[in-house]
Amino acid sequence: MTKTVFALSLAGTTLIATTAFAMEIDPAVDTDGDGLYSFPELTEAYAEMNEELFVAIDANADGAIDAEEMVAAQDAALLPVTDG
Ligand SMILES: [Ca+2]
Ligand SMILES: [Ca+2]
Repeated sequence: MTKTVFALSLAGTTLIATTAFAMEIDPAVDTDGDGLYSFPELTEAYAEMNEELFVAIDANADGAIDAEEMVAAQDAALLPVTDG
């Protein structure tokens, strides 16, 4: 029990620490370099990406994910935080 609580709190700390540096669009994911993540780019980068998840992340519903939406998605644990 104690071990589980420790692991969870450790994961939470890592998430907060990493998102502070996750404001930039990752060129490894943004393969067409337009400064936004499209659905195909995200399906390449995240195995768990699907249409429903994409819509949930695309807060302004413009069909692309910007850096701000990406950070919000990671903060909401919709997506794992990658260390770019
Ligand atoms: Ca792009
Ligand atoms: Ca958007």
